[in-house]
Amino acid sequence: MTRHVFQCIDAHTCGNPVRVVFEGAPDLGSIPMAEKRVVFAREHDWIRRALMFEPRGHDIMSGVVLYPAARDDCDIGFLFIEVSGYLPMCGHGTIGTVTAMLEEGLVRPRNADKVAIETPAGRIDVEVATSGGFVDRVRLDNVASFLAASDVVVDVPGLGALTIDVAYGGNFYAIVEPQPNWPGLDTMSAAQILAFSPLLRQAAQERLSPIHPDDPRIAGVSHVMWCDAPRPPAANARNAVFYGEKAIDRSPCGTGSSARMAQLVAKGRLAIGDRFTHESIIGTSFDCRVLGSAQVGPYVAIRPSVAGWAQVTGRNQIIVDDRDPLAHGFQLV
Ligand code: PYC
Repeated sequence: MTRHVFQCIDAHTCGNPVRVVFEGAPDLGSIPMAEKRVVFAREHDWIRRALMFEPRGHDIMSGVVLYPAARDDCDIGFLFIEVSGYLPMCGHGTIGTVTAMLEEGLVRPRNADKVAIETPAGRIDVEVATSGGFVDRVRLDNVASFLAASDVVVDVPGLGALTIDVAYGGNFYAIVEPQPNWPGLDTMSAAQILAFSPLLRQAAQERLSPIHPDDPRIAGVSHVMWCDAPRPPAANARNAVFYGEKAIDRSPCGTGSSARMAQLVAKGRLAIGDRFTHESIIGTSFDCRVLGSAQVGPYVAIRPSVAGWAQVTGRNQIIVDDRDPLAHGFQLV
């Protein structure tokens, strides 16, 4: 009989879950986080399934496995795991994990209010605002983000022809704005988002198959962002982001917000230095900024920054027992 025990902190970032795994994951040596992502997926995927899928997780579960950084200039390494696999980067996951690891004393960064994180997509610099031993807010400077394709027409069964853009913000997003065949978020239920998004994602992927110029391991349209005008006048935009098979981000989505800002800057609708308040499907918001410009291969890119809050919800000792017929989890798709 074998029992695997994982020590976790559970949290949520503006409504979206994050499970921080700080004990129990295999030692992967001192290879870079981008390589750990490949090795973990190849040799230890049962851990992701056990911790993310039912009965220990659910359809929108996501998490981070903490690893020592392989880079000298980083305090800690993050391996993003979720129902759909291994993201190169995750914004809500970063905000939740930084909050959990600082409040629970899991990591002591070199500078009290700054953390440098090695992620599979690159180095992420984080600044933290605290009060009374709690983290109030986390701001992350995300990876360079760019518009990869614009005004592409795809046919989505049930909706018809839709004009979309594809942008990178740590993951590749198909971005849809209101148009004749899709009047906007208020006309679509969550069930309809779950039904149409995989069809749109497949159509976008078949047409474009984007690949990151600096790392071919980062490839493919994985997320769909449905955009609309915000509800509160103080916000700039609203979104619903679909990922995995049945997940809609409850947070405004950090990599999605970065991709959206890259799209808007490339189209002349946002400028370097601008602020961008992004509202989620449940009304929570991220305070985003366009910090500067960058170049990624042939793409003119931006340096985005995203800030938000998270709340620790529990300390979770998770047991995966080999006698359990559902030890490695299951998903209803
Ligand atoms: O915040 O980057 C994000 C994210 C990706 C998927 C869900 N959330």
